[in-house]
Amino acid sequence: MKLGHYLLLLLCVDLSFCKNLSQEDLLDEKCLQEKYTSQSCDKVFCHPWEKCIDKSCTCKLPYQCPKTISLVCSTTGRNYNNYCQLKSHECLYPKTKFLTNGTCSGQGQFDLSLKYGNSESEGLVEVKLGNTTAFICQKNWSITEANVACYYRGFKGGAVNYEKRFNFPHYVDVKITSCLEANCRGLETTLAECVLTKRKTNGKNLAGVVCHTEEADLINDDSFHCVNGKYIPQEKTCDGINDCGDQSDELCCKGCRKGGFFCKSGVCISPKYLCNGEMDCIGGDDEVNCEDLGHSEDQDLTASEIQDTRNSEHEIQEEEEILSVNMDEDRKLLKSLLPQINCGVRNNTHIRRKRVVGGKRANKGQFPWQVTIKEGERIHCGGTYIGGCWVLTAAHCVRKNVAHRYQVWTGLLDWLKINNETGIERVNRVIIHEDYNAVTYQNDIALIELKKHQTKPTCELPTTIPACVPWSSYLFRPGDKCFVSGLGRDEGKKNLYKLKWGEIQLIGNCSKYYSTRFFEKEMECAGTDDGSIDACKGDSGGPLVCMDSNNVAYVWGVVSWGENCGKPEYPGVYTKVAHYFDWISHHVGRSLISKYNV
Ligand code: 4AZ
Repeated sequence: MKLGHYLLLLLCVDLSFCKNLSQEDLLDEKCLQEKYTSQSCDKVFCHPWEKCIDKSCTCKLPYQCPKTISLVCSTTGRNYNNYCQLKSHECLYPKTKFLTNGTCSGQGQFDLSLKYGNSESEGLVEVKLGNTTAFICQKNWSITEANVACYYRGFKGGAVNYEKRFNFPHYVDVKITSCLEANCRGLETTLAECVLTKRKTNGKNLAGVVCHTEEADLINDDSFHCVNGKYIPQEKTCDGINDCGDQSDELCCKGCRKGGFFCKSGVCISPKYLCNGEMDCIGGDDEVNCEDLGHSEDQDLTASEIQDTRNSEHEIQEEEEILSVNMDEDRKLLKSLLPQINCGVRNNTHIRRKRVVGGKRANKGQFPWQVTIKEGERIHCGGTYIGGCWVLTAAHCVRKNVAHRYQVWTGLLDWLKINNETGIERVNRVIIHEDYNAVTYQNDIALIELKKHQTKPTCELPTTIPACVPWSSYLFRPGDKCFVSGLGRDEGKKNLYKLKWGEIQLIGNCSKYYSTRFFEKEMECAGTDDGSIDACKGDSGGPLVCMDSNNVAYVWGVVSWGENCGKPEYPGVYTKVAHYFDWISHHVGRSLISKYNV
């Protein structure tokens, strides 16, 4: 029975063959309880005019935007230096909306009304754009564009129906010859931000919409309840289309229906966003293996065929007139201008995918974030350099009042062969998690602040590269391959004091091994099926790193505890670092460890 379900899900992801899956199969109930929306930075990236604070995308202040100058004009008649600054202003004061690119000229205006419906919440979509008043064409009109129209009219749940037809009443005698085709990304708050293209029409194929109101909700036993209160048919969840309007129907998926692309983080996105140069999945899985997809559509055509298609494109363009600008391109450009910290990328070494207890000797530069903590003459524990003057380790490795007794050694591969790449740092301060429990090993996490060098204001550590700190517990999941490293003990107590590493898997459902001693939100288990590779005494405090789709290393775990070493029935237990992102950033500063969403 269980296996059958599992197979169906696999089919679902791989062959997009899941029409007959019910809610239990596709949706993750536990995840749904968290009420994630498009504002949840655990699941999605924030806009460039937002930053991630306490797991939620929050408005930036305009001065926190990039400083580029590319003037835009708002509906309040004010000019802004760039689109980000306007959008951050809108985020704080929603009455301000985008109007046009360039300076405000006085005659520019935008409005959107719903015409000829039975209530204020439905009708044909008419827009006023500068001196033009026109209906929106049915061509390309989808839930994405319909949601934007409804947001503009103040319906927070977006649209419930974008296919309903509305007719002109008999007393209206107008001959419609053109309409505006709208193309939106779905993140806009006004159709003025979408690409609007003037098209010829006979007046029959015009877009209509029914916006979300409580009365318009079609509820039945099987409806999916969106976080914003809207109900949608179950079949519209996990299909890569934002039917809820707040994306809550796409964020807690175990697989995707036909047409959706499955991000490992449990999010379904539209395949339109694959290989478009922008990361949509938080782990970047939509932007890998792109060689044979997207971008290169021209490749199969001969040169003359390309010329032909270009000519015909040109001909069509003469018939149509693009009346707006592509603000989605501006948004992408702004995103690329945001600061990104340098972490988790090694200098041209690679890990040989072969096979602590078990494991291999590490080469120079292979684990450049690995540090060794010494107390007196003893190698005491491992640690992970995370940038600035900061090292992450286990609480059970350090004591608060003896900072002066510790040394942090960097670049150490062999305790018996110290070379000139080995750095020795002194410790300024030790911060132990305030809820660390030495009996249960809950919150077994601590930070070590290194002493700055006398002459320099920073802690420059030669040959040491920080590992990234994971901001979301959805970046990796059971089954993912990760690496543990340390100078600890192995089974025969050979190779003591040499840096070794091993590839291990994240293990789900670890309560089955440790029952009540395992706390799922705060701890992570990892190991191999046969237990042959494991952390052991002396490795404590050291890193378990996992690589995202772009091969960027995240410190996913801190070696914490385990029953024995190298026994398959007792996997190693790690402090789950993602759970402590806010705690870490509170102490070291958000900008030091926020890879994105700053
Ligand atoms: C230790 O004693 C220890 N096999 C660390 C990790 C594990 C067991 C013991 C996991 O520091």
